[in-house]
Amino acid sequence: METVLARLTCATAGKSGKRHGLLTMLGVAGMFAALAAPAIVSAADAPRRPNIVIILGDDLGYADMGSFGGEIKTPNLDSLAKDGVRFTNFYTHASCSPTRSMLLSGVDTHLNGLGNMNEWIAPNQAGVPGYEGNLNHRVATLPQLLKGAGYHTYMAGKWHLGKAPDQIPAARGFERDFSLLDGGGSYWNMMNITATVPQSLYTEDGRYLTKLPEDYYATKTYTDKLIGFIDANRGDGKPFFAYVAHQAPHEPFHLPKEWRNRHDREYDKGWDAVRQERLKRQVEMGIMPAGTELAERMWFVPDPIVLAPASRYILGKKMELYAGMVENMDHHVGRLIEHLKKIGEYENTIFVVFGDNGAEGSDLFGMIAGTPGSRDNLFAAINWSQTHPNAWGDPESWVGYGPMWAQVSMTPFSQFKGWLAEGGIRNALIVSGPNVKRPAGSINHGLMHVADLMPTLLEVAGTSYPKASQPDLPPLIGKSWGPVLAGKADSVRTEQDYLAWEVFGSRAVRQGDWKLRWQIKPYGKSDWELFNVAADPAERKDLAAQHPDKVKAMLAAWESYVKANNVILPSRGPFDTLEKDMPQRVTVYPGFPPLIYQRQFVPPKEMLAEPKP
Ligand SMILES: [Ca+2]
Repeated sequence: METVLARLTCATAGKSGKRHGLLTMLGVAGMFAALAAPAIVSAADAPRRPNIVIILGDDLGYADMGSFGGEIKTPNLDSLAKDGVRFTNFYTHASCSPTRSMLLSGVDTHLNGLGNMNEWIAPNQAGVPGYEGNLNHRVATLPQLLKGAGYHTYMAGKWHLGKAPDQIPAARGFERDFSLLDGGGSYWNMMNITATVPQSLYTEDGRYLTKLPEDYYATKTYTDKLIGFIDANRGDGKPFFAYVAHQAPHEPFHLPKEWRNRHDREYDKGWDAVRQERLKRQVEMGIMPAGTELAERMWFVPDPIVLAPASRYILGKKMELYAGMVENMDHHVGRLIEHLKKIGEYENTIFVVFGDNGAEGSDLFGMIAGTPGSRDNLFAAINWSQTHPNAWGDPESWVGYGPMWAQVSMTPFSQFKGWLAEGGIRNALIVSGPNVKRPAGSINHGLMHVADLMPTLLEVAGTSYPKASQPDLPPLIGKSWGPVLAGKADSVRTEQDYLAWEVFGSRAVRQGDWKLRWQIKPYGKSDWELFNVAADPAERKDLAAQHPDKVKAMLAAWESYVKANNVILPSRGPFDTLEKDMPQRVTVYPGFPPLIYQRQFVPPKEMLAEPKP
């Protein structure tokens, strides 16, 4: 049944869309159905274009879902992986709004308005087109184009692409929405983090909310709203596009009590042990090749074996809370899936699931609340005062899990959100639904990018990017996944095609198996480094000195990227003072200092004896 429907849908997607549009325009659909009902296939029975559901996890890590090696229980997300395909070489950007801007426009960040995050625009970028800090009006958006192609367009969740009336979801193509406009905040109420922005802004169907619904909890309410949108137009014959941009599992880890203690003491073993277990499962599943090494533990994170048990317990509780966040999100994804099954839409729905950037390893609260004595810091101290571990998850508590657990979430990669190491930009991707013709539950290693979604989904909807009729539109940087999803190709990219990124002054290029990367000291070398990420996904070995020709060739790709997209490196960045303020790297000698690493001496058994009388 699924296969037949899938084939029909694929073969007639373009045609049926046009036909349906024409019938609706002439107003004869009902008449046709009534007249033809007894013998001929009615308009209502004609193959429809698939619905599209994008499920975005905010700061969700590569290795968190069970289907990517996590011990976190995500049966519903895993069921999509089981029905569909997992992609292991999928890239987003290093932070929220840049990724979201490319997802919804298909255009590079430096042209679409997110050349830098709104929160960090540098003096030399201010006022330059492409660096507006919101999704600018030179781009056409995915929901606009899908709406034009006859889709209903719904959004629930975090927007983070502009707050002014002409920048909100309703102004950018969403027919229905329930949206958090800010980059983060409470899951329970409208509390935000700083004195400058004390309240989060929400919109519902294009109106700014004065208060939140009764019994509001972000993940639950977003799901309820979205199901409501789908039901309101159910049965009118139009497919829908639903963008579910969950706030979970972004900090602060706000979670209903019953979800908080589901991995009791499981994380006391420490971050290195959990990373090893996740990598082992990834290799067994075929997510990572045999022989993959873990990235080095961030040099300022301690080896958990040197910590006292109480410290490990309390740090483990943070990871337990995070795991609960992911499990709760999975539960609500399951509610959406069940609902679509109940109303008969599941089989005809494409699901796209991924995290928007690497897991959060920075001290976000500290970065935002700022210096003690400042107005923002005072605001944070007053309004985020629940610090007792038993209250973690409640309103007014702020818990993040730190670089040690962020690295666990990004197993086996190096670093985390905010950086262009693989731990900042590589994400787990699941695609399932009628257009996927690859074996159910299979894994693909082709090079993919978040900006590919625009051409892919326009193709699914039987439409295309209107560059010919609107020549001023900026070019799409992605490639349609059509051939890969259809099983006709293993990658949409050749060895010559490249991807490139810049944010906060960090730079990277990926081409074939290679990656060229520039990051400020001590996160990088303040110079270009070269990695073979196919053989060394954890970016442990800088090969720049051994392959100068490769560096040169990839630098040429970087230069052409800069030119094509007007990349302006920031004159000031959030990480400017890192070299001075971060703990410096030191050579790590295994087993040093000896006293900490020495274990109890156990004598040979045959030499044991009872005391003599
Ligand atoms: Ca994010």
